[in-house]
Amino acid sequence: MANSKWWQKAVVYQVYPKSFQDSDNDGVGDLNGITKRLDYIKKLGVDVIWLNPIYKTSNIDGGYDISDYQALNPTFGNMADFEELLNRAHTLGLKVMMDLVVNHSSFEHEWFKKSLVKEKDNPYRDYYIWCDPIEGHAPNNWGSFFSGPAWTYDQASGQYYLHLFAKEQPDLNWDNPNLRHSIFEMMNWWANKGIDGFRMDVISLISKPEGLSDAPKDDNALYGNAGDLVANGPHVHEYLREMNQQVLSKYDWITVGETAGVTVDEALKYANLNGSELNMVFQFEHMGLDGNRNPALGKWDDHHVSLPELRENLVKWQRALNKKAWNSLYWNNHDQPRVVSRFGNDAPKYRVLSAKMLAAVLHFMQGTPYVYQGEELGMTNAGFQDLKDYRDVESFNAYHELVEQTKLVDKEMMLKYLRARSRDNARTPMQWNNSSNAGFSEHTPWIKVNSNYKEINAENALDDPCSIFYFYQRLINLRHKLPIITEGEFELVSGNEKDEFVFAYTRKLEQQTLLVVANFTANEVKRNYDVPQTRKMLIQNYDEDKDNYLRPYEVKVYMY
Ligand code: ISL
Repeated sequence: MANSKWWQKAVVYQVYPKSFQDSDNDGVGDLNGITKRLDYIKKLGVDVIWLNPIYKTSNIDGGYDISDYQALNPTFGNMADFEELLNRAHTLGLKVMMDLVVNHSSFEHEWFKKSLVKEKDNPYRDYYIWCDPIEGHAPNNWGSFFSGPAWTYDQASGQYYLHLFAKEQPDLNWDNPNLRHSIFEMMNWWANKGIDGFRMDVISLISKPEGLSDAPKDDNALYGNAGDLVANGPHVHEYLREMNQQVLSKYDWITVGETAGVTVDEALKYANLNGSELNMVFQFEHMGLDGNRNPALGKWDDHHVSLPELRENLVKWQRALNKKAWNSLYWNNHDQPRVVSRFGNDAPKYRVLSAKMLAAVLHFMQGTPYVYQGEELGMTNAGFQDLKDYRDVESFNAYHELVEQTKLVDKEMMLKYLRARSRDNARTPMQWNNSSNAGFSEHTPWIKVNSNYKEINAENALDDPCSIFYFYQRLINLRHKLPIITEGEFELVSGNEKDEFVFAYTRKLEQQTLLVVANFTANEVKRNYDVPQTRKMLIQNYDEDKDNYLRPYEVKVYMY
């Protein structure tokens, strides 16, 4: 580890362009808006910006339905705007990671339009996954991740095409070498523009299982759940090694695979330190603990995860990848509810304390931390009361299926589930100040601003030395300064395994130890961790140290 790679010491800031900053007042964020706010991002101290998709899109799924990989969404700006953003970021010492969405394209992509023609010599037909009907039905029982079937029938050619997500997002056929070649060419084209890496959307799903057999189906569900069947398919590592040879190995990039369904054994392959595939993966296990209790409802739930469950999972990943592969660390992204509302406490009394506690717990673990826009302000879930406030295709489809079709959930309960789990919780506009629309836009935003923006906003945070923003800034500076945070061995404090209140772990490097003690509850508790008198307090979220007493959501980090 003495030779840590730059991306192992880095912190990434995720920008969801649609909701970050609107510069032309059409109610939608854009590239010039991001450029205008680069100084803010730089001030936080991060090293890399990850931009969610900014490409030309059919706009069904927040830009994850790309109709041209080498053109930009005109609502966000043009190529000159992008180049300006990239240059300005580089001048400030910030790298830019792009989103690569190649499990599927949009149905409006040229490749799919050409693919629709079923002729023997049409090279594009095989860019997608077409199958004959079986006894007049879809080729198998798979459901889409966004509700409904994963197959759509094409009248003209008499075949079905596969789409694991919306029907406007047909899956690409990675078994076709020409398709792989086209994708690698496109990636090299972006490399020539000077970008610094890719976050790869659902890259664990690109190799489909042979035979495409039926998936397990819950009695109450309309379709089979293909999640486990399609994740980590038979050729996924072969295709990523090929991508690595053709593209990634040529550049000093940061690469992270979004790997739905990844296990630790699979992660050891995707993110192996030998560099044959990707730098790191996003695993999802800790994001699934508070849902998925009822297979027919999937993620829709408002259950609260217990600390022992959460800790067990985080610790498992810290241990399993140690010295072999690399973790990414995240609480939030554009698909997840806000962490302070989910694992912390967003009541006014505890919001700041618990946001800082969660930040410290994450940032002292081993891996590359990701901060999602607004997390550094302690932004909370949206709190929408009405279905019409939502914008997300997954939320609408789930409502339609569970409330109207299967009637497994009543309307009020589903609205409660959406308030807890909808992806729109992460997508409300960035809260910059207390002016109208939170300083995001002078036009009505594409999605409602959270009503708490007058209190929770960047301007207030920057004026307050005790803000969550400055706490994140300090965590990031500490990571840059202290090799132990990147390299130190992770250990759970002995006896902490079953503690329902406190998470306590150490990091050790040579003679140095870091001890992180975090109270995950609003209770006051007493714990004795036998810390030497010579200790130094590295960071804490209360003014003074009360030794064995831990106050609500208290976190403290000692070094000795
Ligand atoms: O969001 C989820 C659960 O609510 C996940 O199942 C999510 O769909 C999955 O992690 C894949 O996400 C990625 O690909 C999707 C896109 O909608 C997401 O925004 C993206 O992060 C399809 O491209």
